[in-house]
Amino acid sequence: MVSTMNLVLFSALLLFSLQTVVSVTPLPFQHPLDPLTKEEITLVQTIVQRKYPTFNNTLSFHYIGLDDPHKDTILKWESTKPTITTLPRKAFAIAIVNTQTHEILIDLQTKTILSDNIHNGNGFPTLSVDEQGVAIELPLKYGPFKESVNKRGLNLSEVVCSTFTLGWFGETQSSRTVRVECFMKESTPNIYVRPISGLTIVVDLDLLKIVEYHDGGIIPVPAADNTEYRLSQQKPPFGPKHYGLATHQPEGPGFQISGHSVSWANWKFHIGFDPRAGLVISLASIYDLEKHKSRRVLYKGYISELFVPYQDPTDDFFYKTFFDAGEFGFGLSTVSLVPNRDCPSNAQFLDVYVHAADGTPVLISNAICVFEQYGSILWRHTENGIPNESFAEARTEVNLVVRTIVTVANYDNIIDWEFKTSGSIKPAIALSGILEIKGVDIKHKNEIKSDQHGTLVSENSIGVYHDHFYIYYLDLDIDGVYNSFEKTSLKTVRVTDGSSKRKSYWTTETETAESENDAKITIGSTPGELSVVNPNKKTSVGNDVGYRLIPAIPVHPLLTDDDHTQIRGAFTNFNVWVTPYNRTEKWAGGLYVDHGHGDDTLAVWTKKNRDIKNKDIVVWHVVGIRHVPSQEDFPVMPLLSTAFELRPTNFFERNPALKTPSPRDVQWPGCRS
Ligand SMILES: *[C@@H]1O[C@H](CO)[C@@H](O)[C@H](O)[C@H]1NC(C)=O
Ligand SMILES: *[C@@H]1O[C@H](CO)[C@@H](O)[C@H](O)[C@H]1NC(C)=O
Ligand SMILES: *[C@@H]1O[C@H](CO)[C@@H](O)[C@H](O)[C@H]1NC(C)=O
Ligand SMILES: *[C@@H]1O[C@H](CO)[C@@H](O)[C@H](O)[C@H]1NC(C)=O
Ligand SMILES: [Cu+2]
Repeated sequence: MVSTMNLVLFSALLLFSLQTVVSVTPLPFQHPLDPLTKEEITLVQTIVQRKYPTFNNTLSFHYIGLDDPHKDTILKWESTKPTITTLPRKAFAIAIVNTQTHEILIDLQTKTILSDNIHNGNGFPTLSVDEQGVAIELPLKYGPFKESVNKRGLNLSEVVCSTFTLGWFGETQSSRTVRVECFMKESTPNIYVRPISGLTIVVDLDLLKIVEYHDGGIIPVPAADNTEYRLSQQKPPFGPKHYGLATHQPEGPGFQISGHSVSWANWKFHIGFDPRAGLVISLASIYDLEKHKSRRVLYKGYISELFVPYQDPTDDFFYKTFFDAGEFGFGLSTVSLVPNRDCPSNAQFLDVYVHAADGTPVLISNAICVFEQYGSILWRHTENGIPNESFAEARTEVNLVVRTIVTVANYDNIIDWEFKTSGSIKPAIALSGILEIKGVDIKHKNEIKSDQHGTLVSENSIGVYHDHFYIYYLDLDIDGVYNSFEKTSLKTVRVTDGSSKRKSYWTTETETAESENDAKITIGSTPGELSVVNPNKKTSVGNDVGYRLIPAIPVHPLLTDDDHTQIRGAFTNFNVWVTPYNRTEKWAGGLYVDHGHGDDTLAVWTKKNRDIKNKDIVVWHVVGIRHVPSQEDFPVMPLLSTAFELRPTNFFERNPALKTPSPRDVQWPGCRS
């Protein structure tokens, strides 16, 4: 028996070469939600450059993505399956042209610009990778910085720098500036744990020059000892030891990918990709064996923003209040997956294209992987109650996972969407990578005299306190577009009339949210269940068909409401929000987050308190990881994860996995069962 769970000892590492590294088959046709192709990105570049020739304009692209066809158009297309040529294909670009931010909508079929508006509000677009590349070189050629490096006795050739967005602290005007921090790469590639602390370097990204510089005094750079994490550079002893572990699929994978459409077991869905959101899951439907049809669950889901506020108010750290999707781009920061490490040997991979600042397409190979994995037990029962006829019925759970990894500087975010035959979708997040370290002149905890705003994880190294708040956009369409949000509270009832020997019990009370204010949920304040139901569809016994949100462990913000950082990150004020579907409300922290004022957030939109009952609704779920660093997070941290579940609740007439057989048993050489 193959089991990944009980660590059966295999005598050798068995890997089967079922993996297809690039498996995108030629498209029979383009799905209307397919990400922009290499050719389409080039076309956007050409069309925009035609209007703003680069010989007399400065032009940089900060977003080039698909402008989805309208939802009703997609739904109509899906139900009638006409040819793709009848559907519009548009791209949306955000470009800075001569310091003005333009929002440009392009028709890719007629090759024309449909609209070109200038953004006059607060905040700036996502930074380009290219301008950050220029910014990090600037200190190395800057006299005062070289002096600071010399003064510290450091070798300039061993210095590398990185860009950090500056946030907003109440100023009315700001320019497109970033802080640049520098690190020592001498004797270790683990640069983030070796900051040259005490320097303030501000770069203007439009001017591409240092506009502010300050040396606050020498703080020792933490030593390189014990910061190496590459196995090739480690010295014995090694361990704990692993034995072989394999997934064997002699008949090939149980899923099919056609273009970007996936079908597996009872699920089908589409995999999209956006330079800002990264992975996008759309049109997820589950086949109902009894109703003989596919039923929609999720129209679209993705991570809308990731807010990472650090909790150190001192000069070196106060500004570290990052919005990784809006400022750096989850798609732009997606990395190539390492076969057999990031994804198992039975995974298939998809490539994607993003764009460079000049609009040139940039390939990210193996950006997404799809694989089946052993989960746990799908369901089971041992029947001991029938005399002389006891038996056990147990089914193996196999799940399908779609995975990407977004590495924004020091942190790696492992993003999974797991699909289960029992009808659940389980999105999960795991963090790995390197802590953000503050250099200090402290070698032992007993030298700490004041709050250091973090944990001393190694000599001279404080791992600063922070949170990671992800917010998921979940446009659920439970068996149809019109849904309601229900809150079921669990209430204690006291027995006072002597009718029972019990003094108390609990029961449920369900309330349908009428408007947005009814659906701002702080999880944990009262016991309850949250679900999205289709009030227009009922099971045969009369329940509304629905899906429950089993939330992640709730994390509540601890900053004050008047803190500028919290105003920008106000989408964390509640764990769950529900809004009526609105095409333009995509980014929970606002469209322009860099230096943004928090005037275009989910918290602002919902002030209208719009109706959400029996409407096309979107659920927003905040998934947080609070991070008080520990020594084990150093020099590289093991995965820290959290997940939530969308689980059918009276959606099916009965257990939809009742007739799901277990996978075929496989005998392995060297494995005793
Ligand atoms: C750039 O040149 C084009 C064509 O010569 C002209 O129409 C346009 O006004 C110029 N733009 C600027 C900003 O100078
Ligand atoms: C500085 O670093 C460079 C590049 O690693 C090296 O070649 C050089 O010898 C170093 N200089 C000193 C003084 O250590
Ligand atoms: C169960 O099996 C035992 C032993 O074979 C037998 O004595 C007993 O009568 C059986 N009980 C029933 C309910 O069949
Ligand atoms: C959609 O959202 C935008 C931004 O919140 C808002 O300006 C617009 O009025 C909304 N449209 C509708 C139809 O509610
Ligand atoms: Cu962290």
